Amino acid sequence: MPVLDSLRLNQTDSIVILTGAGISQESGLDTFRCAGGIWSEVDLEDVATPRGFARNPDLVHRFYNDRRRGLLDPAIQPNAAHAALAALERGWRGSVTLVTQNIDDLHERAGSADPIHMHGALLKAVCQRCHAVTDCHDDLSVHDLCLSCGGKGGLRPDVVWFGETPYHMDRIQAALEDCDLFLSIGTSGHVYPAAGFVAEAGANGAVTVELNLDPSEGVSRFDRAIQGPATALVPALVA
Ligand code: BJW
Repeated sequence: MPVLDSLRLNQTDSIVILTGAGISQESGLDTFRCAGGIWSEVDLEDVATPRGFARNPDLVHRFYNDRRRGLLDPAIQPNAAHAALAALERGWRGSVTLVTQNIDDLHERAGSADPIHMHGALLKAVCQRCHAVTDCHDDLSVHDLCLSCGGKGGLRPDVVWFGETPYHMDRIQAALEDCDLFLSIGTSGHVYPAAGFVAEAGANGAVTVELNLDPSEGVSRFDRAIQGPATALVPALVA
């Protein structure tokens, strides 16, 4: 692994990888903040906040139903960057913790064993009353009720909206504390707490590297930053 070797890591070092929408862009999924991205089409206040869902659940269901159908389109497949991270995970002797902000399942489909979905998963629904989580490959509506609590609670997409607590934060914090290399791929660095991970990893002594099409909001916090498309940069990094 030549580029990784140039970072003077040991094969037993711990790696934390954070991915964002940019890693799935070349698979055909839209990013949020690039030109023509999702937030240029819809107001995030309407579709990605609990307030928006309370105001107009039909609109929010339509937004996620469209994205779920898009993700399940056979044309949408993991790309070389997802595959390279899965290969890294298989070949590295130390621990590799993959944290993704993405709600797609492309890391799993590429072979990553246990990606941590800090912002949830598009192919899952959660009951608003009993919080039971179920697989969800079909459209959701306000009429869908949770079977686990006898139809008393309504279902919503199992995703983390602004103002909600991201998932698995204890596990992520523990990995950041024990991290020798922090790698950030395809994320704009606009959204916290993910945007703060680089500072935490750096403060704990990790080497920090950003791979992104453009320099992110927080690029100055990284030791190294390389610009380009993920399908070129990530395979080259771990080859
Ligand atoms: C390529 C490429 C290619 C393109 N190759 N690269 C003031 C200060 C600090 C914080 C706050 C604040 N006010 C409010 C907050 C908190 C708030 C927040 O961060 N707000 C900011 C906007 C200021 N955060 C929250 O509310 C979070 N919760 C929270 O903080 O709880 C408190 C808490 C913290 C810690 C412990 C306990 C409690 C929740 C955030 C939820 C975000 N949800 C969304 C929607 C999820 C569901 C869905 O997908 O619909 O998550 S918003 C959206 O943004 C989505 C993404 O995961 C997230 C990040 O986006 P990402 O992945 O970075 O995408 P883009 O589009 O922004 O960037 C893509 C990048 O890729 C670009 O840079 C391109 O250049 C690059 N790229 N093509 C390589 N081919």
